[in-house]
Amino acid sequence: MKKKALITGITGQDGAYLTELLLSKGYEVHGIKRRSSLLNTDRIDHLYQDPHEEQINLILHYGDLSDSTNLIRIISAVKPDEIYNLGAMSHVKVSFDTPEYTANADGLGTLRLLEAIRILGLEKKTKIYQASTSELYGLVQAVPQSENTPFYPRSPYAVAKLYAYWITVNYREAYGIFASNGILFNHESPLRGETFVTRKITRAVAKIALGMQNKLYLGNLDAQRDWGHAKDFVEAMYLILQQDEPGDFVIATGVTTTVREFVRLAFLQVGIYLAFTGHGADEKGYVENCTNPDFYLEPGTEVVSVDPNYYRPTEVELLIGNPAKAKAKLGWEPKYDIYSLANEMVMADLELFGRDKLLKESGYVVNDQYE
Ligand code: NDP
Ligand code: GDR
Repeated sequence: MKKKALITGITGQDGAYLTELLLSKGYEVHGIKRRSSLLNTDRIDHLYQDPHEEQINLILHYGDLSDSTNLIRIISAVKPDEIYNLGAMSHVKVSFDTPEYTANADGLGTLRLLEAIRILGLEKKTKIYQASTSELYGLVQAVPQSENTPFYPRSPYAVAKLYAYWITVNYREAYGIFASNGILFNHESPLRGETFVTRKITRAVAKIALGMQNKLYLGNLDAQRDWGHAKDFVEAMYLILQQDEPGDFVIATGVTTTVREFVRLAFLQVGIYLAFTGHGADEKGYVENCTNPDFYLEPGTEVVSVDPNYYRPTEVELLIGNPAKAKAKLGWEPKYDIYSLANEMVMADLELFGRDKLLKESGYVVNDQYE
């Protein structure tokens, strides 16, 4: 019998990589997607199978984490061996604008899944993975952050995820459900949403190199993040649910980098050397040297500015994780480092916008505007 997994958030970055991983391991994968006015399955379209085929391993269900009846119905029909709860309003800055919705989807959504397991009597059958986050650590209490570091959330997103973390622990202790938290530090990829900082940077590097954009506007350049690759991190999710006992695990690379340094690294991938001057909102990044004739920019050209609109009301300044428990118990270690991650992301965006540029130059209209 094939193992069955149910993934909430299957259309997101991690959902796509996890689906690929589980299909490669022979799972029957069920995913919950939201109805949207335009198709939102771009990231998993390559895995889609015609429902008329005989052997279907990927099945999508319409649903939403804010709708208990829908979750109960899907879980009752699928009876999954494993649930991966990846669905969430996952943008920290946007959570300040939509705090109530974020609490509903990210906090209560987790409760709804746990209750569904209980109501359906699946406590001994269904294991559940909760997508917890390094944002729980928030205001720095100690570094590197481990499973024992106190939490101090700094956004409506993180506060909602704090509830989800503890309700997962509580249902494990109260009802014996195999419910585990992966406390994942930032992880990125060419599939990363366009408004998260790494992807915003790699897209801008590609467009600036191709002459399609002049400048990149960013917020806090001093923030430090422990960035890994989503492909590595979904393996940890899988391993967490293959353990004999449930538990909570920090998943991180153990290396931290400032936003400014990631910008510098991303521009380096196209042979553009940046230098920065000024402080705070007056800081600028300009071309110091350019060694690539294909993407030539005059030294002195200003390509990065700070726009305080991107600052957050309360910021998380420093994240650096200690993945020792994951290494010891799961045997997990990341394969990517910050250099291979930045390179893969910039190269993917160069290809993407290279195509757009070619189309544009051949007289076709493309969505992304020249700036
Ligand atoms: P994405 O933003 O790329 O994907 C989020 C997914 O959740 C999308 O499929 C989205 O659907 C879906 N979703 C949003 N709201 C709802 C809802 N109300 N009901 C059902 N589904 C919903 O996030 P990531 O893939 O990067 O992250 C996956 C999970 O891991 C999230 O919970 C995130 O908070 C958490 N996390 C992420 C980290 C990271 O660095 N990437 C680090 C730590 C935790 P749609 O496509 O329709 O928008
Ligand atoms: P984060 O990721 O908030 O850590 O949450 P994001 O990439 O949005 O920000 C990282 C840091 O960069 C600073 N920053 C900017 N951020 C954005 N988005 N846009 C900018 O222009 C910009 N300029 C500077 C931010 O202030 C911040 O310090 C991500 C999400 O995936 C969460 O769902 C997940 O839980 C955490 O990672 C771990």
